[in-house]
Amino acid sequence: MDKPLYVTRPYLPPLAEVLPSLESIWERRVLTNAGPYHQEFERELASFLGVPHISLVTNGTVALSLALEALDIQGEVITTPFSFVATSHALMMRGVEPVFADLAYGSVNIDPVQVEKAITDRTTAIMPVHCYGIPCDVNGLETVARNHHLHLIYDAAHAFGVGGRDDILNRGDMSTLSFHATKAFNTFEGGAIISSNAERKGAIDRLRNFGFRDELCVDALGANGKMSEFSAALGLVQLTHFEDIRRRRQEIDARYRSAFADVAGLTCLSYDGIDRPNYSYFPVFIGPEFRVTRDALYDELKSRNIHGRRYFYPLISNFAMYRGLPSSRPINLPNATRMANEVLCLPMYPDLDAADQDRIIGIVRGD
Ligand code: T4K
Repeated sequence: MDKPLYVTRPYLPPLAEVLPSLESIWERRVLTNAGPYHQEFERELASFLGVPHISLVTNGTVALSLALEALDIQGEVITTPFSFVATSHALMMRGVEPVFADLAYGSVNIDPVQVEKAITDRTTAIMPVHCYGIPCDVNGLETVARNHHLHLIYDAAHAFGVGGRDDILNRGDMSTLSFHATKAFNTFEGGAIISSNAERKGAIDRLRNFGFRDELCVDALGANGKMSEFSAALGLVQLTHFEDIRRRRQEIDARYRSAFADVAGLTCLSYDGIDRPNYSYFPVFIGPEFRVTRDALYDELKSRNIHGRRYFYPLISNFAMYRGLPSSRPINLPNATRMANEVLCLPMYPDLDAADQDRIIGIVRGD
C-alpha cells in the first residue's frame, strides 16, 4: 500500500526556531492571561494582516461565540449552509436561529440577493463565510446590512492573509479567524477576532477573560477564550514563514490546475481578481460529464490511501439539529446543494511533493 496522503498536513517551522521561546516561557513561568508573547503576537499580527484591532483567542469557534456575544446578537441570523458546522453551532448555542441563504450561482459564498429575501423582523445580523478563502461579495452584503440596519460578522476562518480585492478582513463589524492545525496558518489551536473599532476590541478582550473589567469587577458573561503563551510564541515564528508557505501552496495549486485543465466534468475554483489568495484548499467540483461520480472518485482515492475530504458535504442544513428549520429545505438551497454534491477537496499542503501530487493527479484523471 502506498503511503497515506491526507487532505492537509500542518506546517511546522524548524523546531530550533521555537525552542528559544519555550526556554523563555519556562524561565518566566507566565503561561497565559495576556503574557508577553501574547501581547507581541497580537501586535505583529495586526501589522501583518493590516488590521487595526485584533484579539487572540483559543480557537475559531470561540471567536465566533465571543463576536456574537460582544454584539449582543439575538433572534435570527442569515448565514450559509455551505460551511463547517461550527459556523451555525455558534448561533444555535446562544439560542439564535440560523437562517440559511443560498449561494450565488457558481460561487461557494452566499448571494446578497438571497440574503435580502431572507430578512424578517427578527433578523439582527448576517454571518457569511469567505469559503476556502474566496472573498464574499462584501460590497453587496454591506449594502444589504446597511439598508436593513443589520450587523455583519464574517467567519473568515479560511481567509488568513487573503488580501487585495476589497480588503476583506477590514470589512463588516467583526471577522473571526481560525489558527487550527488544518488551516493555512496554525498555532496548533488558536483563533482571533478582528474588530472594527477599539471599543469592540475592548469588549472582546474582557469577554475572553470571563468578563473581568478589573480585578474586582465582572460586568459581562465572559468565557475563558485566552490564547496560551505557547500558541502565541509559535504564532510569532509561523508568521515569519507564511509568505514562503503561501508561495509553495501556489505552486501546488498551479500544478493541479494545469493537470486538470482538459478534464471533462471537473471544475476548479477561480482566484481571478484576488490579489493574494492563501491557497488553503484545493476543491474540485465533479459534474455529470466526469467519468465517475464524486463519491466514486472519493472512494477510488481512498482505496489508494489518498484521503480527500468532501468539505462541505453534507450541508449544515442537513444535520439533525438544523433539518427542521424552514430555511433548511433543499428547495431553498439549490446552488448550495449542487456544490455540496459535487465538491471534493484534494490534498493541499506545503510538504506535498511532486511525486505524491502526480499520484493524486493520475488517479483523478483516470490515466
Ligand atoms: N468556521 C469555519 C468556516 C471553519 O472551517 C472552522 C473549522 C471553524 C469556523 C472553527 O474553527 P476552529 O474552532 O476549528 O478553530 C477540520 C478542523 O478541525 C476545523 O478546524 C476546520 N474548520 C474544518 C474545515 O476541518 P476535520 O474534522 O475535518 O479535521 P480532521 O481532524 O479530520 O483533519 C483533517 C486531516 O488533517 C486529517 O485527515 C489529517 C490532517 N491533520 C489533522 C490534524 C488535526 C494532521 O495532519 N494533523 C492534525 O493535527 O475538521
